[in-house]
Parts: sequence; structure tokens; C-alpha cells
Amino acid sequence: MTDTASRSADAALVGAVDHDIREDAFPIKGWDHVRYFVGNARQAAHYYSTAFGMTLFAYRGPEQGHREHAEYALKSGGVVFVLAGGTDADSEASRHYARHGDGVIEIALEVPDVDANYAHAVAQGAIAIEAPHDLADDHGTIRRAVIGTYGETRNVLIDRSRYTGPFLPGFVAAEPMVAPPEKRFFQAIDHIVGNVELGRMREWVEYYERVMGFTNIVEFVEDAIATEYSALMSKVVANGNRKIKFPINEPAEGKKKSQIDEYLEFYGGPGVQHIALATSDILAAVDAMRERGVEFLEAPDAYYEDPEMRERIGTVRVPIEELQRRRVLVDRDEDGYMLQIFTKPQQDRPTMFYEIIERHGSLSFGKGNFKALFEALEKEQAKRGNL
Ligand code: TYF
Ligand code: FE
Repeated sequence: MTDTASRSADAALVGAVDHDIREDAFPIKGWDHVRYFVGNARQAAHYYSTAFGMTLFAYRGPEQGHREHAEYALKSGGVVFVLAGGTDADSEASRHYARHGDGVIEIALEVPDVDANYAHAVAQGAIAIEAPHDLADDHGTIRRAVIGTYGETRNVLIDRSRYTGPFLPGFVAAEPMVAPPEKRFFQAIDHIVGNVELGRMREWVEYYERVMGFTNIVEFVEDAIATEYSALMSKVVANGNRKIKFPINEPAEGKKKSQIDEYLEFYGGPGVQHIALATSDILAAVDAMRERGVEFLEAPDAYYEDPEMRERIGTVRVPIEELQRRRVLVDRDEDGYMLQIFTKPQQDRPTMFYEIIERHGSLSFGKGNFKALFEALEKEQAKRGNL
């Protein structure tokens, strides 16, 4: 999909490391796309076009003989989202939407050999959903297989090396819904986070370790984020080159109702909690998205005026006041620093949200920001009457 130069630029953006893909039991080239089931795909596609600066490039629906769903594929740099809506009450998307509201159904990964990855995963006890099969049209062939993960979420494996069409077989090229922004707001997926039930985090971490050969890269100390602020536990698994990162959260007993319990209750089970989108200019991205009506969680002034925080953060590429004006958070570790901000939930239910992240060497997930972040999150939770 990308040439060598842009591939290495993306690698820096998401904190990837050198890795010999030939020695990997479950080689992955990168993220392919994220597919959502939503209540109204046409309107959602318009929102992601206007508010997130994404560009519609492919479509399939009843006009193409795809009777059950209308599907809109949008991109921003290397990020591809597919929004699928049901065309009648019995469509898969309609049933999923009735139960969960808008949410992620598939996280698709591009792999060099679908059959080899699938065979490895299933031999290691993966939930088998669709064995490898070909999807073809005039533009060539896609090899595809599906394995299960938390809740109803699926991991799709895709080999697109023999395909030249606009997206996937059945899709036709589509014109942008609105003029694309001059400069895109984000260009790569950094990580995708799942929320699972109390006591199940370890199982899902082990699942990715066993089935996909991922490794646990960050071990959050339990009480660093549990009890004191918002009650959750989190572990991150990643593939060999660290391009694919899956943090897994579970609720923990705390003083108040866990934000993870709120999610599980309103989503109706485990699912994707947030997608972190990597940008090379978080200030411009946040300004543009706010201007287009996206709401972000707001860290208090005390966060920026805390001398201990200033000491720990040191110098970053802009004055702290520029971050404070936009409520962008900053964290530093031994490898560098990162800037991040979180949207409020992006659908009627208090379920999925987005993170915008600009990395400068750091592979951190913002541990130093948990207090400020979770206090801001709890304010929203209290407004909803769910704390
Ligand atoms: O992906 C992460 O782990 C960070 C931290 O509700 C985080 O973005 C964890 C839970 C949450 C918000 C952010
Ligand atoms: Fe995150």
C-alpha cells in the first residue's frame, strides 16, 4: 500500500521498532482497516468527513447488489474506516446496532500469508470464525480469514497483494462527500483499546500472546490507575514491530463506579473503547476538529501549572501555554515525550471515543496523565448520572 519512505515515516509516527518479519510466527504488515456497524452509515460517513477530515473513497451497497448493507470506506493518510449500516431490520449491522449502538465490528490487519497466519492462530486455540477464502472481482483477488476476539469483535486477516481495486471486491470508487481538508488531521492508527469484563483482562492478554505471538509491552502497576483515580486495570500487547498495539482494560474495584463498567453496561458487553490516531501536528488537528464541532475532555489549569509536572516534562516542541490553551496532555518517559488528547464519546451511548496522539520517541500510553485524564472523564460520567 505504501512505499518505503512513507512506511518509515509512519513507523516513527507510531513508535514502531526494527523487526525481522521472517522470524515472526504471526507476521503482520500493518493495520488494514477498521469496520464499524452503525445506525446510519451515510450520516456517519458525513461526520467522519467533516469533523475528522476523512475522505470517502469507496462504496458498496444495494446498487452493487450488496443488498444487506450500505458501506462507506473513508481514509485519512493510512487510516481507513469502513462504516456499514443495515438496509433492513434483519441485516447483521441492524442487529448489532440494536444491541450495541455504533461500534467496531472488525479490526482488519494486512498480512503476507493469510493461510499461514490463520493456521498458526487456530492451532494455538484462536476462535475460528471464517477460514481463509478468496474474494474476487475484475480487479483481482483478496484472501481473507476471520478470527474472534473480545465480545463480538473480530480480527480480520487480509492479503491484498493480488488486488488493484479501490478497496475490496464489490466496492466501487466514490467521490469525497465534502472537499478534503488542505492538511489531514491524522495519518496512522497508533493503538486500538478493548474493554473486557472484570477478571478477564489476563485471559485476553494471553490470547494475543498465544494466538498472534504478541508480547505484553507495558505492565501498569495495578494501584497506579485503579482505586485512587478511576477504577481500571490495563495491559498492552503488541506485535513484533510494535506497529500493532492492543491495550486491554478491565474494571477494578474503586471508590466509584469504574468507567469500564459504564462502557460494558452501555455497550452491552466487551468491545473497542478507543482508537488512538497518530498525527504529526496535534495542535492543528485539535484546532480543526474543535472548529468542526468535536468535543474533547478538558484537563484543568492546575495540570499545566503544577511545578512537578513542568519539571518532569521539561522542554517540548511548543510552549506549555500552547498545550494548555487546547487542553492537550503531555507525558515523558526515558525514550522521549508524547502529546495526547481524548474526545468525548462519539455516539449517543457513552461508549467509544478517540485519542489523538503525537509521539516524539516515547512509547508511553500516558501513564503520567491518568490522574488528570480520569478526573476529566469522571466529570463527564457524573453528568450522565453514571458515577
Ligand atoms: O490507551 C491507553 O492505555 C491510554 C490510557 O479510559 C487510557 O490512552 C486508558 C483508559 C482510558 C483512557 C485512556
Ligand atoms: Fe490510548
